[in-house]
Amino acid sequence: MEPNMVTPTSDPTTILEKQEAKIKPPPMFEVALLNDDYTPMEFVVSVLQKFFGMDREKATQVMLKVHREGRGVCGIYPRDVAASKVEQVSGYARQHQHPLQCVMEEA
Ligand code: TYC
Repeated sequence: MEPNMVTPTSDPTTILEKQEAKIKPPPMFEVALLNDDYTPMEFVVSVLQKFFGMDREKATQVMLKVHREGRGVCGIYPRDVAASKVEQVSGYARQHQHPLQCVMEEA
């Protein structure tokens, strides 16, 4: 049955419960930064503040995690928001001629 088909009943709470059980949440995507040898640490910190709303301390922690471990998660979003973050960050890095890579992956 279509997810929005209404079961014939006079009790609206019954209908809501049946829909809740069937509608699954949207797929979510991690947006991550990858390490490289050239992008300045300060630029990465500024990206995390500008595009992911982090304060300076959190941004520095995430930047250092990427620097040490090769990859770090910046946030988890629905597909369209994640894709927009990747495009914005990649464009900004390109504009500033840094090789910083930003990627998304289903969480
Ligand atoms: N490894 C870079 C350096 O030593 C810093 C860096 C951190 C680059 C995180 C990219 O996503 C990155 N300047």
